[in-house]
Parts: sequence; C-alpha cells; structure tokens
Amino acid sequence: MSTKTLVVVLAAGALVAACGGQIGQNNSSGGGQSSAAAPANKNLELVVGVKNEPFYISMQCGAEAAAKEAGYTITTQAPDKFDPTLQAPIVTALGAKKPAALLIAPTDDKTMAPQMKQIKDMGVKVIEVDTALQDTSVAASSISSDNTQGGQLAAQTMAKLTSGKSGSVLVLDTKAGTSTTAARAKGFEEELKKSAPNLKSIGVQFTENEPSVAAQKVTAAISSTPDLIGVFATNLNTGEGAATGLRSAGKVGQVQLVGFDASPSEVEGLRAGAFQALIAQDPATIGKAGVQQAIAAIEGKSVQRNISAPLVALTKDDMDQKAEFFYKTKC
Ligand code: T6T
Repeated sequence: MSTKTLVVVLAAGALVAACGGQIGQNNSSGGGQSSAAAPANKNLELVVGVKNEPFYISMQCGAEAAAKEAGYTITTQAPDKFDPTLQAPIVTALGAKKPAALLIAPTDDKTMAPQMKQIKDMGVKVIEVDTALQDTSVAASSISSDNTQGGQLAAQTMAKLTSGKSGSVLVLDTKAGTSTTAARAKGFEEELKKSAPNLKSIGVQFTENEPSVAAQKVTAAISSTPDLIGVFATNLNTGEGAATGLRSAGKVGQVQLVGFDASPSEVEGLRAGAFQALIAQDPATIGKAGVQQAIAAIEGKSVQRNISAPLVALTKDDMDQKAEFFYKTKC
C-alpha cells in the first residue's frame, strides 16, 4: 500500500490553547495588558530533560530566538541523563541566581515538585515545557505536544501499515513518571482497541530511556512473540534502540516500527526503511511559546495555562516535504 495515505497533519491551527481556545482568545490568568515599566530582571533559565539530545537542542534554539527578539537573556542547563536526581540540584542551585522565570522539562512528574515549588515561592515564574508535574498548582503555563493525540495518531498509522493483518504489537515507554511518553503509550493502546481490534498489544515495557535496553526488549519480544507485527516507540531514544533491535534480528520492514520524534538518526532510519513512520513534534515552537508565556507572566500580562504544539506524521514518501520538522543538533 502506498504510504501517501498515511499523511495526517495535526499542524492545522498550529499552536492551540489546549483549554479549548484558539490563539488570541483570552482564557488565561493575569490582569491583561499591563502598562508597567520594563522589568528590571530580564534573565530566564531553561532546564531541559537531558544533555545533547536533538529534541531539547531544537527547543533551546526556539527559546533563544524568542528571548533575543524580546530583549531577554536565557541560559540553558541540562542533566547528563533524563534523571530527577541529576536535574533537582540544577534547579536548587538556581535559587541563588534568582532568574525572573524558569522554563523546565521536569524529568519526573512527582519528584521534581519540591524544587520547582521552592523556586516558585521565591517569586520566580515557573513555565513547563514538554513534560509536566502532576501538581498543576506550580506552573503558570505548560506547553507541550498533545501527547495522547500523538499516541492515537501512531495507533491509526500502525493500523494502516498492518492493513488488517492480525498480530501482536509491543509498546516501548521510557521511564515511569515521564508525563509525555506515558500519555503517548496510553493514547496508543486505547486507540489500537478502537481502530485495529485485530492487533493485540503485548503491553508497555520501560527502557529507562536507554537505546540499548530498547534493542534488548525488541529482540526478546521477537523470540517470545512469533506473531509480533509492530512496535510503537514513544520517543527518540526508544525508537533508535528499537531500530537497532530489528536490524540485529533481521526483521526490518517485516515488523512495522512507528517512532516518535525526528532526530537525524530516526530520519535516516525512515529513509532507509527501518522505520515505517515517525510522529514528529515541533520543539522550537514549544521553546518559543515557553519564552513568550514566561515574559507575559513577568510583565503581568495574560498567560495561557495550557498550550498544545503541532504534531505531524512523517513517512518515507512525504518526509522531504516536511523537513522543517526534522530536529537540529545545533542552533
Ligand atoms: O520525546 C521527547 C520529549 O517529548 C519527551 O518528553 C522525552 O523524550 C524526548 O526528549 C526524546 O528523547
């Protein structure tokens, strides 16, 4: 079947205020337009999920461009691993610097709350970019992809790719407590039941965000599940690992791989047939909107509590027309 039919763009209406409002509709907190003097403190801090990762580098690029345009400074920091025990000390140390706002992708939806609350109580505006806490009382605004919808889109894509065949599907999540990938896995499993009842999920397995663990989970599933027909990898690292697992088992193209994100390695994997589809996010737009909401909060203007950024499905046939969604490795 030609993959052209797979093209589903969730970009229409680009940045949609998740609370049902469109851009410009005032469904937000804050006293509206403030004619207050320019704030003395124009220093922003961005703490992403992990170092040297194309999704967060692309987000940083968008944030830096927006900050520069608005005359603000922004400093970016990242833990070596997607791990709250490594991220928490970075946030605690920011207390001394007292930025005007902290933009952060919390690496755990519960254990990062104390540090984020502490810096909020010091008067620093907190903006969640990508991941979020369960506790919605900390952040002034949260910007991310609609990850549940992203999981549903992946299930619809898997249904088309397997074109009515019956079989089992493996879902690879990263680390428990990662709000984004958990929503993708849940959205995928619920939608699979609806749009592909002939496909059975053999459950969600965690990879600790390590490609090598994802590869092991795939090779193990291939030997334990003879009717394995597809794999859904909920993020960049799980996708790259799953592709390695399929390659080493000689199952590329036989087991359909739907990945999330669009790192250079995933994009090449799609072109080479290791992936049959990728659900790409728009990290630069998340970074840009994060800075805009931070500045609105600092300047006492209206702030949108929840914002969803675009998602798009990439296939081998249409990927080059959507190259703007390919992630960067430097700004
Ligand atoms: O998928 C992105 C991000 O949205 C997620 O929260 C964590 O993993 C990535 O950074 C990709 O590795």
